[in-house]
Amino acid sequence: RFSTAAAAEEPISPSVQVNHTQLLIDGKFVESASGKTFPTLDPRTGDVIAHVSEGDAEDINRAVFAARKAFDEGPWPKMTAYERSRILLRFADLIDKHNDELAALETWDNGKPYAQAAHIEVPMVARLMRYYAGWADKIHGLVVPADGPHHVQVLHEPIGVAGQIIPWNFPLLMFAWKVGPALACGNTVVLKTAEQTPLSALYISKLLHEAGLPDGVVNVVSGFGPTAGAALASHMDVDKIAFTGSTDTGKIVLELAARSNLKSVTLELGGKSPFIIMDDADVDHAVELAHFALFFNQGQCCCAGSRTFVHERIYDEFVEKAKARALKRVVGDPFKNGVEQGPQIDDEQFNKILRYIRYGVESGANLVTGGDRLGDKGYYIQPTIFSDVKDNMKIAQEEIFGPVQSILKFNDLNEVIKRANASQYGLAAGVFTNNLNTANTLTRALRVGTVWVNCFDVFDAAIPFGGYKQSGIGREKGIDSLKNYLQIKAVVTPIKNAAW
Ligand code: TXE
Repeated sequence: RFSTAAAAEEPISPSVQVNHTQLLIDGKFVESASGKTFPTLDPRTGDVIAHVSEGDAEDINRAVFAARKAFDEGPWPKMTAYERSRILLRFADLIDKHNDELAALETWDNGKPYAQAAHIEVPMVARLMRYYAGWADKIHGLVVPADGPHHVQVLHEPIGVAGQIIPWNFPLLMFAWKVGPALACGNTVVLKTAEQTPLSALYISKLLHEAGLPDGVVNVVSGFGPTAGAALASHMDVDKIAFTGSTDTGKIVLELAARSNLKSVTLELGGKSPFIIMDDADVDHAVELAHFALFFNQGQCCCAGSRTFVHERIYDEFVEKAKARALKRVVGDPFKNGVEQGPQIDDEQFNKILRYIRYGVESGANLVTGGDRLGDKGYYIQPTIFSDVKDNMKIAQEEIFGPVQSILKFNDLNEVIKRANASQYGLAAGVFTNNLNTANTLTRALRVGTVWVNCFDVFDAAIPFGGYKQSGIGREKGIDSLKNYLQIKAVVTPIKNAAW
């Protein structure tokens, strides 16, 4: 039922070898202290790609020790900002040079279409590094005019050792969003990758060292959340923790940070983003954009447009056309040319999505297309659409994180604003209209961190990203991301013999 017409016959086999499976601590690849490993799987088949060293609390200790030393004694925060900037620029050039291997590793470990990794994500990682290289020597404090004869400086200093915990949906991009600003500001890092996708961060970190990064500045620990992740979040020698993942785990990380040393916390969590399509919209264009907003990256995006609100005057036409578009979606081996959708990340997510599809059917939503797995091997799911979805259904309230589009009907602007905002989340929203007043009203009324007007998923290094409500704390990318990695110090000096 699903088109594979555009796909080439033979999949391109991964054109990369797995060279790095150990932990990266103090500039060297090392075994975990326990000697344990865990398998990382190919989501196309469930087969083992490689066995990777499994870090736990002991390895986090070793990594934090190295990062602490590199911060307190090492060259990194004391280096000139210009030299730090040049290392990041050299790193970006190496990313370009190894673009295809990085993309192949990302697709192999994650299942995302190779073209997406090679032409969008890896180039974006290099772009982000150049953006942060540009900041490194432009971060500075202020001199403020305080009352009295005082000379007052406000210094912006690196915060120290940054702990970073990243998810599996965009392994390299999440690495870049976290490591880029931390390094630009002069911090050192211990990063824990997601257990589903440990490979690309190890590969890219090797390039970072080739670019001239001193030992101990970036340490990468593969491992699981409750062991390695929790040890990092609760470590007494870590000054800041940045986390991207589920809202439930984000709350645990915040609690661990509070119970240990009150390290500063930024969180980028889940979403249930509304995509609002007004009746003045070009329906074909709206269908395509709403399709992209939900199905991109197998639906595994925190900001996915997972509540498609469509005005009642165009609703029936929209649903018909959305169905036709979903049926045309090319699902298959992500290494094949022309494939738009690969497998989901693992069996846990795969089963979670199928469970939500069952909830949708049981709660009375209309299953328009899809609704089941695709094939009998790997974690492929049919592009699925529900219409007649009601606000109180689980599929309209909870994050499905898969290729399942829920289409809801509305007839009035104020009504849709209320319904769109009636969510525990507030990450992003899409608005589709030609009416400037409608767009202006919606962009101000929606309680979310990003509003895309007549577009969706536009990511640029300079655009801040993050959530309102339970979608998180703080912003990543852009100038705002630097604040996460800086301490502010006021220095007050009396001015003797002031002439005034
Ligand atoms: O997330 P977790 P999971 C959502 C999405 C998905 C659901 C579950 O809805 O279906 O979360 O996915 C680490 N202390 N998102 O289980 O648990 C873990 O090892 C410290 C949205 O993968 O949040 C991994 O590195 N760390 C999201 C990271 O947290 C812990 C992207 C994310 O895992 C930990 C991914 C603990 N106790 C999932 N437990 C987004 N915002 O983009 C786990 N981890």
